[in-house]
Amino acid sequence: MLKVYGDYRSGNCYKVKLMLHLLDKPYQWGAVDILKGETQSETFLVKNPNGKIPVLELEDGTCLWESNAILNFLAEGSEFLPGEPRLRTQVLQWQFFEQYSHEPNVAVARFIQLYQGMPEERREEHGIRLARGYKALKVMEQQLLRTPYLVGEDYSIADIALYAYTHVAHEGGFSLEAFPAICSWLDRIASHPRHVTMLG
Ligand SMILES: N[C@@H](CCC(=O)N[C@@H](CS)C(=O)NCC(=O)O)C(=O)O
Repeated sequence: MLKVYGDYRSGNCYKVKLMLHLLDKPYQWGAVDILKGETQSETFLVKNPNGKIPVLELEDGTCLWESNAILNFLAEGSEFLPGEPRLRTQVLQWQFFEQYSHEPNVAVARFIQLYQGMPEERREEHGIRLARGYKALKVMEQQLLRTPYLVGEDYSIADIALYAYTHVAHEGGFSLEAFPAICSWLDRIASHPRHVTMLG
């Protein structure tokens, strides 16, 4: 059986969990506590030399890491990954955007506020992450005013990648009030019959 090493509160790990539920694939969950430094242990570094979760361990022992790479692996051949090259590239486009422009701001602002309780020495950085995060949210809003999902008409792994931290952006100090198209999209994603919540 597939095994996911992760932390339920991590958006990057939630991407993998949500994908597995949408595909109705059974899996085991191996809890890893990042605050206790468990990603840096010798045994964990064998699974991911970069010392980060999520990791997906396959039946033959192969370990895959990087959340969006794992999404691409799991979604292969399913309705969540288009085969047509232009659409497939647009999926990748949103996933690279997520890793470079969205996650480092929206997720890190959440880490500073929720996990670290906003320490004084990170307040200024938090403000910068908020400003950059709002810029990324505006990019998403523009697309979602035009199409129901990030890549056109269909729910894809581009949506899973960006849903993970957007739906908990308030935990990082963001308000989504000025983003009606994002709010409708969040509801659309959550209404899928096989949707699972982050802590559910
Ligand atoms: N780009 C990676 C980021 C993974 C990542 O930052 N994971 C965090 C948890 S959300 C982690 O493992 N942090 C522990 C550490 O860096 O030691 C991905 O998308 O999988």
